[in-house]
Amino acid sequence: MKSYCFPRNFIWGVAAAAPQIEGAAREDGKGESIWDRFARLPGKVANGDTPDIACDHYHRYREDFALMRRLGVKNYRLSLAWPRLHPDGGRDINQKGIDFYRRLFDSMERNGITPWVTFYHWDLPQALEDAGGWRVRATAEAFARYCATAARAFRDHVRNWITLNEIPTFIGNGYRVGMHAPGAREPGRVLNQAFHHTLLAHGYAVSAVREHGGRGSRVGLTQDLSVSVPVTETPRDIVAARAELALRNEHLLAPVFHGRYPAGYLRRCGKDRPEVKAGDMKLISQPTDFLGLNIYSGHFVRAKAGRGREVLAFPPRYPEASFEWLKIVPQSIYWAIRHCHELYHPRAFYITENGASFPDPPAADGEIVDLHRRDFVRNYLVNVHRAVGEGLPCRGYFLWSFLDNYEWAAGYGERFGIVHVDYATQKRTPKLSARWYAEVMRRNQIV
Ligand code: PNW
Repeated sequence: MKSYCFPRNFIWGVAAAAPQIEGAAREDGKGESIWDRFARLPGKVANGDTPDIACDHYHRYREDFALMRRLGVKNYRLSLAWPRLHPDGGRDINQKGIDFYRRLFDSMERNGITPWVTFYHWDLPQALEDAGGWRVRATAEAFARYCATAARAFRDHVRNWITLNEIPTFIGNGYRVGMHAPGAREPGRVLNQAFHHTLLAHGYAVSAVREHGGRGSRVGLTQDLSVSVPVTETPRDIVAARAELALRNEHLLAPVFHGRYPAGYLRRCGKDRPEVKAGDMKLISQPTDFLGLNIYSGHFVRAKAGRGREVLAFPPRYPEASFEWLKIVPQSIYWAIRHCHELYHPRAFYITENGASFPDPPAADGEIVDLHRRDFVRNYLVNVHRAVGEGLPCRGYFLWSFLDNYEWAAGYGERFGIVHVDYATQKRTPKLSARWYAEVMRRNQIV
């Protein structure tokens, strides 16, 4: 029997995001984004790196898609730059932005690559931030107009839509701790309201796809869950881990899947609870076609003797990738799917991101032997295979990322790509992990 085979229609892909690869930050009428601004504040981004040029994908997409084709990539998750289509976030549409993405989709089509498109991967138009950003409801309404523009403009090119990427990450990092754009530190009340506006934005995006998208369009949210893994796979630890995951993520998932904020969340908010208008929850909880999960890590949970549970701290020297938060927990990808399936029953799951950054210096002959990345991805994939094998509705996997790229506050120093980018020359070199992943995709099997 052949081991580790996937179902015939399993989706294999790679992922990226506009502000991390496109560059051309001021070209062809693109407006300023909060990352264009934030990267210029002293001390905010490692090395003072900006997204100005990044991988210059804006000018090199043909070459990049040709390389994808050579590696056998059939699905590519990308994001649209909102400020390319609506430069100041208002009603004005930048036709050159639309033309660019049409050329890009045409090129993908010629290379046999299916697009999976995220509306929002963190590059808010700066003009909207100046008017209050996600703190104000008007931003969700501007987002509704942008999504309608995009769904209409690309209805003949795009069937698979993702509304927003990782709401808790960009709200937490951008508005709570100030580590990401726009670099704010807001009190709880403002944060909860901003969070509510992003959920509204999700709802508006779903409506835009349903109303303006082409035939057979599908849409879902992509989330980075905080993933609780049972230390021992006994019923007690499994129940404890699921309860922990439920508690950590309910404020996000209950509105989307059940149409309400959980009572416990509202209680914890106290007087800082968000203002919810009539109809909001109906908009937010419209049926979606899938839930996207970005899975990098997790934490271990066990049931306590008697009752209750505990989350275990990681001991010193527990394996991690280049980021301290990137503890290597391959089972997290299985448990995210399983707990989430049991709690919310989304119609389908896609792993919309998984991957790791490691220092991978070229060897003398120029080859990049990134065995740690290959091993990281392989161990996580074994756990995707387990989920699929148990009948959980996980339909696809996107590796983060295709190219080394602009890793937000860490700048260009952190490399997540399976393809190395030499930023001085923009030369692309597939790493060993790319050759290996190409074989996985080709055989539809972990090799
Ligand atoms: C994701 N965490 O963000 C983003 O969607 C990508 O744009 C990014 O490049 C990638 O992960 C790698 O960082 C995350 O702290 C950032 O757990 C932080 C966390 C998770 C995801």
